[in-house]
Amino acid sequence: MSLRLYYHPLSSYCWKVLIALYETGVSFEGEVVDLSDPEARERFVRMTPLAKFPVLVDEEAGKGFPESSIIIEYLAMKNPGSARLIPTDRDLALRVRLSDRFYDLYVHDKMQRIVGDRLRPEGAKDPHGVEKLRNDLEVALSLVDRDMAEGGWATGLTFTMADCAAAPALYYANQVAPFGDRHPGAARYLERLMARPSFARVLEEAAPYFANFPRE
Ligand SMILES: N[C@@H](CCC(=O)N[C@@H](CS)C(=O)NCC(=O)O)C(=O)O
Repeated sequence: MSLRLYYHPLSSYCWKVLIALYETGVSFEGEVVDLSDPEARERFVRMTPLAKFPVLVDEEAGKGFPESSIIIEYLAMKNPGSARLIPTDRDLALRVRLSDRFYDLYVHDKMQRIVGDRLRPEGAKDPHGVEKLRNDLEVALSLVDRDMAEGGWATGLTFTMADCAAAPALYYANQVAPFGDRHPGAARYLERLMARPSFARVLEEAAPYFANFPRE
């Protein structure tokens, strides 16, 4: 399988897929897309009109996919023998997909929109919207705290797609508003994620770009 991943090392949804790729050990070629470069953006838009990364292209199969969860589903489908990011048991798989949706929609998305507001020019910011996002994020983090208090991974003892989703969402949420004092169980889960070799590698590769993250 010849896989090419279009990504950016600072992009949180790309992290989710990179973690999955490092977990499965599947070899792939990474192609960094710099959306601030007009030519690179135009090339990317031609390939994927919504211009969102990650995008995974399986050149041998002549197939390409956007959407981090779909990419991970594809990796799991093509490599059933490697890390079981989607369990074969259908009930367990449903729990993993539910948890993946929770982290994307209620943690990742809120965090991403708070960061997005920081990039808006003065006069175009939305303090009221950001306050609502921060409150929603707090509720989601209290659920993570409750569910992760006993340790383990997002849906039990096995590292799955849900943990791939949780890692970037919680990492950046903690950058936006450190939550260790309010949600210690969630913070300990984030520590476990950061110690996982796949995510540690992603963080190491992103480190040279961290100065570009909007801090406020
Ligand atoms: N639902 C998508 C979200 C992808 C997404 O929001 N990607 C961001 C980077 S983390 C992006 O491409 N941003 C560039 C832009 O919106 O211009 C997924 O799961 O892959």
